[in-house]
Amino acid sequence: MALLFICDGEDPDIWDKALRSELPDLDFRLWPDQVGDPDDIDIALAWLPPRGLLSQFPNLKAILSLGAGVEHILQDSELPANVPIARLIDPGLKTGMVEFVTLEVLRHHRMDPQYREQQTKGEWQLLRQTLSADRQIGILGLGHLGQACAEALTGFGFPVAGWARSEKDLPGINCYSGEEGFFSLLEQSNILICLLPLTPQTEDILDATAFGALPKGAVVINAARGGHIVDDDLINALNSNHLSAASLDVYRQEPLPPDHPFWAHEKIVMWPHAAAWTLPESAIPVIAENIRRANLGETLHGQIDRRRGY
Ligand code: NDP
Ligand code: OXD
Repeated sequence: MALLFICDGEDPDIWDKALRSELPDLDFRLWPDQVGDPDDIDIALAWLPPRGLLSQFPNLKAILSLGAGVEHILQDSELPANVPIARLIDPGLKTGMVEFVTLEVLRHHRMDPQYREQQTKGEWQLLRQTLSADRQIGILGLGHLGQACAEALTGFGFPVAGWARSEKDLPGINCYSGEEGFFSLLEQSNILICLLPLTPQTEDILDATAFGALPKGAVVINAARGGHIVDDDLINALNSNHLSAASLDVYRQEPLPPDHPFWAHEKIVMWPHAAAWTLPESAIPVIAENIRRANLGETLHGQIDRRRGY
């Protein structure tokens, strides 16, 4: 079995060693230097593969995303038609995302930005605290990560509602679906968290209309993809004081260009796409299992539906 590792910015030796500890016979090849004969490649393990690359391997059995998102693969118009694609469902990613979302929710719930500003001015002033029971959280996307975050936040006493494509019945979570459900969720969300996949249906979903539907003073946390947010609409909603703050981990262009207005905006907390990292120690067992499944022609763990886009 030959696996082509396509990822800038990760140390390939760590992945090679970790994968071979699970699959000793694996032929690990690094793109672009060690591709060898394209006919040999069985598996592509990829993050942001260049367009057109994956169509060059006629015997490909599976395309495995190195992350939870797959839009970076599906955006390739030359993608080979019948090769199964899997997103990464990894316990480490889940823990990372729950930590990130909890951190940002508590930051805004406990008015950390306001207290930090006071600190810079040497001001000592108590701000009235709101009970978690009085702070409604809305989560767009109730998948692997959205559900885990919803559960964690209910543990702090926040009322949590969520929105998904399909109808759901989850204990302790108010579940919505459909366009009407989208606006019902927005209208009640003091803190809105986006954990949707980026698809043609969800691109630009957080626009002026969506921000306008949120209660005045709401906070937006985007840990999904930059393409979910219409940047100018977010800035306008913050500048008009309709929204009080935003925490952003993801952007339309990454790294975000230095002249982008988000950088200097006093109401935006920025992260460099760091909410949840794919760490080999937790991801390798899942990836190794998918390599075994691909070899046997079995359905992959986290196999996506190309028509749905996730
Ligand atoms: P899942 O596929 O498990 O869940 C996606 C959820 O979104 C599902 O509940 C799905 O509904 C819902 N959804 C999809 N399309 C629509 C739609 N058109 N309308 C309403 N709901 C919709 O994904 P994960 O939870 O694993 O990951 C979510 C995203 O988080 C990833 O795609 C990625 O972009 C992002 N991410 C970001 C990271 C970071 O570091 N910033 C790290 C990891 C992930 P249904 O349940 O009905 O199918
Ligand atoms: C992912 C990500 O999709 O890191 O896993 O954004």
